[in-house]
Amino acid sequence: MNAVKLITRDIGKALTVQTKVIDYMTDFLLERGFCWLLPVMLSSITDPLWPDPAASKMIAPEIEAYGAKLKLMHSMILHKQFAIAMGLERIFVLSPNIRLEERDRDDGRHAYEFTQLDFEMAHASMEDAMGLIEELIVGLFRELRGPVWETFERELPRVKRPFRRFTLEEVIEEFGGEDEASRELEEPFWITDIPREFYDREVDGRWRNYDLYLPEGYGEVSSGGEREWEYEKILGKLREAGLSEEAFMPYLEVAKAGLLKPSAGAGIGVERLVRYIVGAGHIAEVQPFPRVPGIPAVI
Ligand code: ASN
Repeated sequence: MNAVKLITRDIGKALTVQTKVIDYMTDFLLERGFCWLLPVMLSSITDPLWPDPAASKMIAPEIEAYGAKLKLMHSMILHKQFAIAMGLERIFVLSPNIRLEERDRDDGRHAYEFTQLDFEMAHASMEDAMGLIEELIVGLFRELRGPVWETFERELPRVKRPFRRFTLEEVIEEFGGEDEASRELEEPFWITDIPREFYDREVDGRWRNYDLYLPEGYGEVSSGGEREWEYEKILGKLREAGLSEEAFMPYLEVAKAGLLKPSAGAGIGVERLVRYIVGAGHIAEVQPFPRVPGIPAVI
């Protein structure tokens, strides 16, 4: 699509919904005492996104600055832990993430630049974080049901808490996989206990993490977990994943100084959520400046 076609597309209605979604979500968190941080886009460290069954192996792009190399953010997970270590109790940030996915990840859901509403709560459990997200989704759908029907003739489900929960193992056994479950189920549901990055907490071989999936095949919209905070455990998991300790030095220093705290949080993909709400076939339809894996941005 060329620049003129992009500019003359009819994207206004989707962006009006996006405005409502962001307004609702930020108000929801502010009312619950969250502190709104501004995003970090460059850092010496970022989320490795590895190992993760839901991600392809990616290297964060770097830029040269002041004689050092700084990475573009995959996600602000490590910075969320730092903010909690600074003594903040509940934080959120609308975080722009760059993830240079391969062309074959163009499944309508992946974009190589997107924004997640990323939150973290000190001393919280997975129940706390899942409960918060459920409350947010129930309220948001209730609020948007009318306007979405009027504009898009699309009916959002009347969702009730608690959402159904499956472990990853159960989902594979019962449906064959996450995407199959997303196509079969008619309401948002949770997948828990997902073996992945070192920062998600693992207790007795079970992972205390959780992803929220949307129905109708829209797939994963939120990903989160309780966090590791103990240095030895973090170091062990990092080594096991084959990640370089060097690449996480400042994080390991903070962990070694005993400054990390137990916390839990998650990120909610803003464009993915909007895509589902308006019923768009492809995430590019809700991005004014589409970032489709494998296709360099036109503007
Ligand atoms: N935001 C996610 C979390 O809080 C991490 C991610 O985006 N990879 O766990």
